[in-house]
Amino acid sequence: MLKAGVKLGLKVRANLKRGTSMIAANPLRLTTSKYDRDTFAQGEQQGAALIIVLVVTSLVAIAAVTVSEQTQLRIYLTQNQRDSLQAKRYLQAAESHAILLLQAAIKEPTVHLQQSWANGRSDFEIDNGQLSIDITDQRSCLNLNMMADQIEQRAGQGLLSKDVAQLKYLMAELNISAAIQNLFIYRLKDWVDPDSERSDPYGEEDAFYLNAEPAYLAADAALAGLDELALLQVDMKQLSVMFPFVCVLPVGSGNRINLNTVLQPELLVALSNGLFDRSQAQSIINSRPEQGYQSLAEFINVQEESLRPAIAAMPLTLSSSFFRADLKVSYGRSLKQRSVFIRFEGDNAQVYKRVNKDG
Ligand SMILES: [Ca+2]
Repeated sequence: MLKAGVKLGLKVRANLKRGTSMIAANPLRLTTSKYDRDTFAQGEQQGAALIIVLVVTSLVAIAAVTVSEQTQLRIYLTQNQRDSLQAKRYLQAAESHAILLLQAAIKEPTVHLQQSWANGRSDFEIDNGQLSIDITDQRSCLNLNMMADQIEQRAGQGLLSKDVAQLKYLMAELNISAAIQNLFIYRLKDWVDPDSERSDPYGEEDAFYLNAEPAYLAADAALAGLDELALLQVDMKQLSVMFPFVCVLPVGSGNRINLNTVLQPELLVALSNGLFDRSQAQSIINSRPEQGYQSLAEFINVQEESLRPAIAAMPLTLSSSFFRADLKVSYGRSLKQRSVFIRFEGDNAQVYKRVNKDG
């Protein structure tokens, strides 16, 4: 019995020892399972940390790019403002230069195309850009505000004057149809006259313009500029042919044309009420003395004797007190264009209108 018990005890011990030995013989299995769990947990933590780091890095990168873009935008804005301001200063300088050129010219007895203002477009190199000045005599075009002048002088007599007949001649010379001629002349008359009564079936007043979208009223005052003509609702395609030949001068400026600066024969045809045809008018311009005529008598005396009275009646002049300077400045990224309208009273220059073309 004792022997059996000892034997059993030995067997249990042996089994225990074998179990221990098995565990001892395969320690890796136990160790590997624990390592896996630890590694997995550790890996999870490291992955989460990596994602957080990536997210934070991305956010910082986005923030940095945004700040950089805003900074760059501010730099561009500042540079644009600086360029714009500098271009404006150059425009002012160009205006002063134009006035100086003109002041020198009007001290002479006549205004002609050999004077320094009349060199056509003058370009000047400036730091970081370019400046150009182009001056024209506003007495070398037909003044459309003569309509307002005539209405004032004729105090509503209603008849179209000789000057308006010259406007008709000009339009006919430019192949503008008779219907458009009448439409334009009478609508212009009603546009600038002070009353609200249609002066002719071709004319229109407030009642017509109130039907427009948006509605507006007739100005009942002299024109402020050629752009205003679009409001008359006359075929602008046909009218625009006339634009290089006409201008808008302040009220009371009359309708004389400077024989020494006029370049378009059509204007001389119109001014002569058809006395000259276009080739004769061109011949007059071509045969002009280099520094222009010094007196109108000098011009009239070289014409056919029979024509002299009619030529003497033409509204011609050899001087001018109205000029237009077209200025253009490019500086850095800024481009500015301005038309400056200058009037002289004696030697005193007065800018009576500035029109910016860059908004
Ligand atoms: Ca009116």
